[in-house]
Amino acid sequence: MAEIAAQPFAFGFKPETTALIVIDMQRDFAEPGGFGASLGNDVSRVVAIVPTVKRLIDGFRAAGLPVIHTMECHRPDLSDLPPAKRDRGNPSIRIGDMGPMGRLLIAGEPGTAILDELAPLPGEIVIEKPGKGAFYATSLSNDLKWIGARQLVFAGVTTEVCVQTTMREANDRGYECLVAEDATESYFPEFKAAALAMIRAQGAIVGWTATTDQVLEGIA
Ligand code: C5J
Repeated sequence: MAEIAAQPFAFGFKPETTALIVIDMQRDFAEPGGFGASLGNDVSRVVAIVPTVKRLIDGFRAAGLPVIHTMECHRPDLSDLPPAKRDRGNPSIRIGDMGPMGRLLIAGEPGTAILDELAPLPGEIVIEKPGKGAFYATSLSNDLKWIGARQLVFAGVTTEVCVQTTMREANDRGYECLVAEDATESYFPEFKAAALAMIRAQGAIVGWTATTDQVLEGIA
C-alpha cells in the first residue's frame, strides 16, 4: 500500500485502484449569471481554486491515474428535474430558465459546461448528474467497477453539497475517500470548514482530508 499524508491519519491506497473525481467545476457555479450566482452567491471563491484543481488533475494524468468529471445538469425537457428542486427558494432565475449563458443547468448549454481550464480530455469519464450526489441516477457505480477503482480522491464544488453528498454515497458503497482540502470550495467558508471537519471526525467516519501537495506527493 502507498500512503498519502492526511487527516485524521495516513490514507492508504494502491495507485492501480485510485481515481480522481472532480465535482461540478462548471461555469454555472463559477461565473456571474450562472446557477450559483442566481442563488445570491459570490462566485469568486470557486474561481480561486481553479489553478489548484488543475494541478491535481494534471498530477493524476501524469501518474496515469483516471480522472472522472461530474456535471450537475438536467435534460432539456426537465423530465429529471423534480418540482421540489426547481421550485425551491427564491432565486433570480430557476433551473431551465434562459440566462446569460443559456438555460440554467441544462445539459448542452454553454453555462453548464465544465470550465475550459479543467475540460475533460477525450476518453475521460464525464458523469451528468441530476442530483447532488454523483451516484444517483447515473452510471458512476458501473464506471468505477469497470475501471477497478477502490480509493477515490475528490475535488470540486461545493464542499458541503455535491462533494460531501457524493463522498457519503461512495463511503456507503465501500470506497475509501479523500477530499483535497484546497481543491474544493464552498460559497460559505464556515460550511467548508465544518464539512471537512465532519468528514474526518470520529476516525475518518466519511473519509480523509489532505492538501493537494500531499496528494500529489503521494501519487508521484
Ligand atoms: C449545489 C453543487 N451547491 N455542485 N451544487 O447546488 O454543490
